[in-house]
Amino acid sequence: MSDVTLTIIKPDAVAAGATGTILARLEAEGFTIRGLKKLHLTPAQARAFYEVHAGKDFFDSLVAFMTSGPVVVAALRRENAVQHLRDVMGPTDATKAPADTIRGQHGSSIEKNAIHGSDSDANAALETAFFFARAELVA
Ligand code: 3AN
Repeated sequence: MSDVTLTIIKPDAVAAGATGTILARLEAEGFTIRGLKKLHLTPAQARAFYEVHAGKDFFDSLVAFMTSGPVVVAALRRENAVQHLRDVMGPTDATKAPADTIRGQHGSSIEKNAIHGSDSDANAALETAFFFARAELVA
């Protein structure tokens, strides 16, 4: 099991001024930050990142949302990183997320759900490489 994962603080949470609160929660959960950057995704970048969802009915809306404002991307390290991040995020649909999860606290719908987390070790590696060069990552 790998100990790294990739998170994106999505445009809704960044616009709400929740970046610091969410990063503080992740650090309190034991994650260390290997790399961190703020960027405004282009439509081509968002389509490429969510390629697995291409063709689904929500794809165009998802790309529009993810390019609607800046995001903050962080490469994270922790034991059992992928599963722990997903537990802390809560379910995809923020309206069903427990109040003590990041989506429960900062998300508002299945689309505007505040945060992304890799869903497997393989995708964590791919997603980290999507955003960070090796020289931009600490350990
Ligand atoms: P998660 O982010 O929980 O891993 P995925 O990978 O299934 O969820 O979906 C990627 C993103 O696509 C979600 N974070 C959400 O923003 C959006 N999404 C997923 N399912 C739907 C849906 N049924 N309607 C609208 N947006 C969706």
